This record gives sequence, C-alpha cells and structure tokens, in this order.
Amino acid sequence: MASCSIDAVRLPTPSRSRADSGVETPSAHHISAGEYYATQPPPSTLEADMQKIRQFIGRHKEAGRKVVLITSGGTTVPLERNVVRFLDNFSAGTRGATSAEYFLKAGYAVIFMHRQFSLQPFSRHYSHSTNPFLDFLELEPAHHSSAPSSPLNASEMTNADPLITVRSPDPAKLRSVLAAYKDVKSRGTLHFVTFVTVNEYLWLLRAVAKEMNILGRNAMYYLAAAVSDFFLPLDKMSEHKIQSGKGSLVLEMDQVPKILKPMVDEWTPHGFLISFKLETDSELLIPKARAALDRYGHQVVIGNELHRRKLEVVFVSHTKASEKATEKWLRIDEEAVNRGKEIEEDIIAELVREHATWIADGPS
Ligand code: PAZ
Repeated sequence: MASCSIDAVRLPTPSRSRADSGVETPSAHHISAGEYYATQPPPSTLEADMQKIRQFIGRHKEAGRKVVLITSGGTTVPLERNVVRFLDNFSAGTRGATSAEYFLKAGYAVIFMHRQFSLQPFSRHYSHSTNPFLDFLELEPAHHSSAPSSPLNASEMTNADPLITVRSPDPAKLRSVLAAYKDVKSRGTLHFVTFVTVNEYLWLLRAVAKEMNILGRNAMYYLAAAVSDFFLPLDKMSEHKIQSGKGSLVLEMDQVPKILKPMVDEWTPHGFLISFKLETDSELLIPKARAALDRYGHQVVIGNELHRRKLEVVFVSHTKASEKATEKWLRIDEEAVNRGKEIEEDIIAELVREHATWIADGPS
C-alpha cells in the first residue's frame, strides 16, 4: 500500500450522548477555510467552468435579473487518490431540482450546481428510475405513399424507419413541462455546473460566490446540497486502492471547514443566503438551525427532518437584525402531495417575497 496512512488514522467513535446532542467530537481536527484552500488542490475544470459562469452572470446582471445559485445533491469523500471507494452523502437532488423550476418560473436566472447525475430541473419528472421516458414511446409502422416523391431502392422501402409517437399517461403534464423547459432554454436562464467530491464543491462554491458578488443584493444563494462534514486531506489519502488483508479499516477524517462564515463576511457580503439544515432527530432541528444562523449571520436557515422533508420545513430567520430569530413552519399534507403539490412551490414563493423585501430595505 503506497502512501496509505490507514494504520495511523482512526475514526473517533463518539459516546451515544455526545452524538445525540450534536456536539462535535473533541479529537476532530479543525482547519480554517483559508488553510483548506491553501492545502487542497482546485479541480482541473475550475477555470473552464468559471469562464462560462462569468458570462452567464454578466449577461443577467446586464438584464437586471436576479440570479440564484442552487446547490443540489450529495458530495463524495474519496478514500483513495485513484478513487475506487468513497463515502457519500444522502441526497437525490429532488429539493434542488424542484426548487430550480419554481425560481425560474419566478423570473430568476439559475446557476444549478449539482452532483453529477443527480436529479435536474425538468428531466426529473421523467427520471429513468421512477418514470422512464422510453415507456412513453411507441413504434408505429411507417406510412409510405405508393409513389414516393424521391426514388428509393427496394431495401430502403422494406427497412423503412418506423415513426415514433409519444403516449404519455398524463399528456397535459408533459406539455407543460416541455413548454417550461423550451421557454427556459430559449431565454438562456439556466446554467448547469457539476461536482462530485466535497473538494470540487468547496472550490466551486467559493469561486461562484465571489463572482456573484457583482450582483449585489440581486444575488441569492440556496444551499440545498448535502455536504460532507468530514474529509480526507490529500496527504492522508492512499495513492492506490486500499488493500484488504490487514483486518479492519480505521479512518480518521478531518473536519470540513465552516465555509458559511467567510462566504457571508468576505466572498459575497451583499447576497441573500439560505442554508439548509438536515436532521434525523427532530429535537435538534430548531436549536441547530438557530445556532447556524447566530454563528454565520446569514439570512435564513431552512430546517428539515429527513422523513418529513416533503411535508414540512421550518424557516429560521431574523425579521429585523437585532431581534431574536423567529421560526415559521411551512406544511402541506400527504393528500396534497399525492395530487402533485410540491412543498418547494411554497418555499420559493416565501423566499422570493423575503428577497424582494430585503432588497427594498437595503441600501440603494
Ligand atoms: O435532495 P433530496 O430532496 O433527496 O434531499 C434534500 C436535502 C434533505 C438534502 C436538503 O433539503 C437539505 O437539507 N440539505 C442540507 C443537508 C445538510 O444539512 O447538510
């Protein structure tokens, strides 16, 4: 095993009470955002990605449009440099992809920064696993007139391509998704950029946030991606595939730096920033959301519990800078979900209102 330091590292196993209280393990190695970016290499595609994003932001700034950066999907933490194994974060990308459609409908330009192959706006309605589009397509025999206008030879006549028709169980929905998709394409209001690892995510986020700073208060950040709290620094990573045969694998990971602080204070001090907090213990939701808001000083934390995230979310925010944070629940019921209602519609309506008020209340 080349440069692997697996024997030297161990994953701290927190006591039950410590884990339940959400308190960080004392042995976790903390580094600042500055140290992180000084020691972890940028992805090779960063500059090319940023060139396109710069153009997109410039075009929409000129048009006076609000721009939202949506992050969506889970990040991976590779365990080897030639990666065979990695840890992953839970997220299909549903929240991000669904929200993107409502932001576009509300007139925002959207930078959709998502985990490669996670759900995307519009195509999410026909995902290969839940609603395979191929099932809507039918092959019909081709109809040739008896006297073809152009001369065809015999083999072309007998192997004529069948026509393809679309038979959706819900044609009205397909028409409306298609119309919205075509409209967004023709306006050029949606830009995609992908990440896989937590390192790619962190580099992209910083670069996009700094670039969006030129939009001032018209910039919004909707950080719905599920980002790993831990990572394996490059110098602790095995060059090659970790070999078995030495018994159990013990890993000790460093803590990912808290990047919301520099994001708010330095990278994009004028933007309207929404972070998400996912918990599986609903008792922790409000205290952790409040703690994040106090610690980073951004505008809104949206808390959601894993199993109820499609039915309810809680907005934790300050109505006025000096006041104690307030909570506001948005809820829909199962029946509404079964009828096709999406909680993201209400989340985005609320955020669009809050963003407008915040712009109006800010320095002109
Ligand atoms: O993508 P999805 O719809 O399956 O899940 C969305 C979510 C729960 C990952 C998102 O709403 C969220 O809470 N993101 C932040 C996760 C975190 O606390 O790191």
